[in-house]
Amino acid sequence: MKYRSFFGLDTPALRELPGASKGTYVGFEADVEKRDAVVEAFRHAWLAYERDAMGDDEYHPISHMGSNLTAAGGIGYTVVDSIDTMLLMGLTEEYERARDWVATNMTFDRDANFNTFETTIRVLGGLLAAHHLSNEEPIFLEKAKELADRILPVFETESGLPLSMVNLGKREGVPDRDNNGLVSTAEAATLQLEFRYLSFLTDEDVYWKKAERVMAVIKAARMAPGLASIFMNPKDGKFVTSAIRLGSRGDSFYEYLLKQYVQTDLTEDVYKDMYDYTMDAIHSHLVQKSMESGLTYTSELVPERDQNNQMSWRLMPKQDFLVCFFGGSLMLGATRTGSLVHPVSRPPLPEELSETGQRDWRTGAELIKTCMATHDTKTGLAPEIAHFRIPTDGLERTMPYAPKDWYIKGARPGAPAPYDARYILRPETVESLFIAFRLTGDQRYRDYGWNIFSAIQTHCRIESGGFASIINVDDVPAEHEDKMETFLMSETLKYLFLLFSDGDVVPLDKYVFNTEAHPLPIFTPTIRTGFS
Ligand code: DMJ
Repeated sequence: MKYRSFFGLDTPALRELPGASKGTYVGFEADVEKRDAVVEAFRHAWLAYERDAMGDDEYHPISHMGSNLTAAGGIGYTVVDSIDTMLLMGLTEEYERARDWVATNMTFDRDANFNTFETTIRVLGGLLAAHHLSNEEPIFLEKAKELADRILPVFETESGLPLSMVNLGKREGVPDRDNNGLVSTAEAATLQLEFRYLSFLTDEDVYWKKAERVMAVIKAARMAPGLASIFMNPKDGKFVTSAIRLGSRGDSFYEYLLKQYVQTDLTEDVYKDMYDYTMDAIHSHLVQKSMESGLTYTSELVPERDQNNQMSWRLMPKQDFLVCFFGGSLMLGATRTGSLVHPVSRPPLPEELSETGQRDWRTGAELIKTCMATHDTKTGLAPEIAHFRIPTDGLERTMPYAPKDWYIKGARPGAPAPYDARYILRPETVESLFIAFRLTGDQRYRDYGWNIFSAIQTHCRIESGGFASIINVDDVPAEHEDKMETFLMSETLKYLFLLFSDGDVVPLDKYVFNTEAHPLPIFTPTIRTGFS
């Protein structure tokens, strides 16, 4: 295959990327050495968990302990989240032990409240991907169906929006009392890929209908001009005045708008329309440039009331690490909703993309550049939250040592690290690098991925086994927090593995990844789909 340079990769902003240059297209053959190093890291994580905490929901690699999400016992959170990565990596023995654990030990008969969204993306998504990648081992679909049936009551609300929590043992939806019974937009709108695929597999349309109804409610509630607040009310199905952002509680709503369109092979135009409308709004209201180097980032909009109770929206130049999924997502969207031909070239040619497709491609590539810039710390890892400088921030007086483009709020030399300074093994940057690489074949994305992987190995790896979060990305040697998030094995190491694998391993024209990186096949629906 011949690779061409493309305007999106040759913009001045992109040419400034460290290590990037024209003519770096390497194609899609595996980088075997690097791929195998990722497999070794996965085994280092899994074997420690298996040794110390097999079956427990979460793992604490420093104390060598496991723990469960509730006192009623575990639901296979870590095991199920990891299985499809083992299958992709060819770790047969590890896979067989995990599968046997699911078959003999896993139960959802737990009289306790679990988060609907987290349980769906990690456990239901994990079971569905394991079913597909294991050549349809029946146990995984059996368990997936049982779990989905236990979750279904969450949709029995006045509006059809789901409740945030579910008592799996009692099969009851439970309102989130910490947030006045509200559900976050990401929680409500990130169940669809899983429930729709389950419908496809079982031929039972109840799962599809419940998931689709949520999208219809969100569409009807749509806030002008296409933006979505982070909370909704399951009683009336309306948005509640709250922050608007691409980060926590908002993120995967945007991701699944695109992915629902992709999942059914670009057949449901309603999602393309919602996606296009929303991307326009994001470009008009949230996309910003940093002060010094013109880095592209997304701001938040925060509602405020003045003394006369008048409401206004304040632009807050804060970007969560979570937002780093959005670069790759925009580039993928440009080639799916913004393409004039199918399939587009790799990388796409300008004339193959619509004007908005070109815009989204460019913004996506620039956002990846920004996310890489936030890795410019002592550890080479990015913080949980980055703030961007704006002319009115007054930091030249209060924090004269603050860098000119972005900074970690509250970080002061000699002071304890603020919450924002942590790195908790999140995947979003490598997720975008994987997508960008698959869409372009540009070596630079592999180079960035390797830098991040090396930083994780250096600063997060625990010698006795496992990996841990670090509490300050700007502190070396790094101080660890005793927690290995499940998404290290389900997402971060999977995306890195795929980044260095052959391009035909989980190809993007045949699969859609759920938000926890569980690959689900793209399919043509057999039932009536879509709504207007
Ligand atoms: C994961 O559980 C999912 O990717 C989710 O959509 C967002 N947060 C974590 C990873 O950071």
